[in-house]
Amino acid sequence: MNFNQLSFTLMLSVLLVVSYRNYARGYPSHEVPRQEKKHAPPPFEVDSAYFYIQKQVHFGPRVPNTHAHRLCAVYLQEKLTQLGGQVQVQAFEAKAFNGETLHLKNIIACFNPSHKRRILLTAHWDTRPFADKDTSNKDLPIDGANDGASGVGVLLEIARVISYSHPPEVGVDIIFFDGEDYGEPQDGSLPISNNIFWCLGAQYWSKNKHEKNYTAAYGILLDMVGAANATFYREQQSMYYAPQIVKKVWDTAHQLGYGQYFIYQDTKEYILDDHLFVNKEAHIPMINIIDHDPSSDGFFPPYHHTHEDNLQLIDKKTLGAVGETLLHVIYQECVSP
Ligand code: 1BN
Ligand code: ZN
Repeated sequence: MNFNQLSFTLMLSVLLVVSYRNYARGYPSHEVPRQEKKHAPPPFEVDSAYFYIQKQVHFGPRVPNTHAHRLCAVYLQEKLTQLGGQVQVQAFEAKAFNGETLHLKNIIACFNPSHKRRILLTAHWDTRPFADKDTSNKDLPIDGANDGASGVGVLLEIARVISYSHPPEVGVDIIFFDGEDYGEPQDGSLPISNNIFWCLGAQYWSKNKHEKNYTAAYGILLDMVGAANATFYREQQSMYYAPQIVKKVWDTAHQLGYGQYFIYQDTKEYILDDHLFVNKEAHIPMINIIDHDPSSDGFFPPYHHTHEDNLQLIDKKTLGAVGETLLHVIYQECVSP
């Protein structure tokens, strides 16, 4: 055997041993650990993000107090643990607009716990209990492939990447908030209430953080980040509380060629969403990346809170634009040059 043959045989054996080890550890093919060069952001795999969205949708609507909601909570907790996060589940109860007691869970995962400088990434994992903006089957819950599952899918893929590639030089915390979408129907069937029945998980966490003095340099909320041809405008409250983070994210997206999704224009209104409570109550500057239709009189594109919010709405190109942008933002955070 000459030198070339010997090195080829050696390389093949190493490859076989590594592949067998991953196979034996039970990693699905898209969750295989990878070695990457330090500092370069590792790739965001859109197929993997899509898989995580599909998985959530297949549980059925993740409406609080339902079986699908309970099963999905277990899946998210186990997945984040398997992806290397230090996971805590914050279980709590909250009163809904209709007087029902909701059993809710915020699911929290910490990556790179030794880093002092931290970034907080969030999405909501519950789905709307009714399709109040649809013209038919208004009383049935929506799939929430975009409004719910898309943000969680992108963040699970980010968790996979930072765990299985080289870690970023910053700590990353992921929170999947519950009870975001259990607000009163918006079809005028109930009087407007003074209580805020939306964003129940974010409201609870902002008053009861998982660590007493927890804080982060900044936060990014993902809500409805998977629809084909989504457009993310600079949301008003994000511009008020964290304009420098909006700039950082939008500039990064434009440098990567995602200017068609990240629009350099401010929304005319603010949107009530989880980031509001994190900004006001938890005092962490947080922005919201959320699909906005400026031609709509209700902020959102027509699929919002209808049965059109299903897997057919999801476009891997949009997931890639958001996921790759976020990974670049995270990996740009260097302590050493
Ligand atoms: C965003 C997506 N939201 C719910 N699903 C927040 C919201 C709150 C939207 C109140 C409209 C009204
Ligand atoms: Zn919603």
